[in-house]
Amino acid sequence: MTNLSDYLNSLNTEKELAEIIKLIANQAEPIRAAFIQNQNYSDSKNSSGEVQAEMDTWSDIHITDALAKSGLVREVASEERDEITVLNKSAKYSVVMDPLDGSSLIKVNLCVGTIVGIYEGGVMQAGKNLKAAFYMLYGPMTTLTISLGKGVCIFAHDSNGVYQMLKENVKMPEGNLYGSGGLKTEWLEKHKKFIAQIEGEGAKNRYSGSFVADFHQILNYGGVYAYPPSEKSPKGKLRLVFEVNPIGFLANQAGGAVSNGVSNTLEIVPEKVHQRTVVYVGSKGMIDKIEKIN
Ligand code: AHM
Ligand code: MG
Repeated sequence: MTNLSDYLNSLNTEKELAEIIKLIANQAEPIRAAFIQNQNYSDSKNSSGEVQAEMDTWSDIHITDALAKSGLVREVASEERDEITVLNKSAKYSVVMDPLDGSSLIKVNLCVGTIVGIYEGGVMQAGKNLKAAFYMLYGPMTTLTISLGKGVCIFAHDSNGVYQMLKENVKMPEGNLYGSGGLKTEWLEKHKKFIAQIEGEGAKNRYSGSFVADFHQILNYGGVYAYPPSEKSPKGKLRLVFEVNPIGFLANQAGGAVSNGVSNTLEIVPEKVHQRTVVYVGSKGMIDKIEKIN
């Protein structure tokens, strides 16, 4: 069986990059363990008498502390922090992350995950420059879906907490699932036309409210995840740097595509770290369809 270390070695991954990937991947266990300690019970303290934190803040602090201690990371940009955090100015790689995506689902025990991207240099770069992108999913299994620009692989934690390869060279099929965020009553004409078109062609709605989990389903079965614009939020809801770029990179590496409805979001150089973007990510055919609608 190939484990994550074997895989990184087989790609001749640079030592620092491999170390950062493994360091973050190994935080899945403490994060999973912390869910129960950080639920909002009526007394608002956990079983050890500690004040509870929201899990997204907890995960952010936990991962950032581990990266700071390692000395391997130049900058961290996290969905949970207003500013970019500089850790070690002379380090080669920087990390972008959504430490706990889908956080509204934590209280109802649905699938959530951690999204990560790694750049050489600073974090304010186009997604196409990512050296690695991956996410951990805290579902019935803990899985890690990763790309270092040479295809996509999925690993799962075994009973010893080692990531063993589940699937290699993952290819996103031309499937028929879709999930769309936003209020239907606020969808703009272009998005309405797209959804009507794909539903007319047999697309089936499946949406959980966790981008990372909804994307994982699309990666495996094919289709499209969308978070469209509205009059109130012309750029939708999701963040380019922490969410859309790492997931878009993985989609692209699996033969799918990512777009803001007009062009490839992996080409956009971010101007602000928390910049939002409309997103359509999924099977190539689906992305071609939305880009063709005026
Ligand atoms: P989060 O990073 O705070 O969890 O917010 C992003 C989440 C995505 O995971 C998900 O797809 C989307 O927000 C759901 O939004 P909505 O409830 O508007 O459908
Ligand atoms: Mg998120």
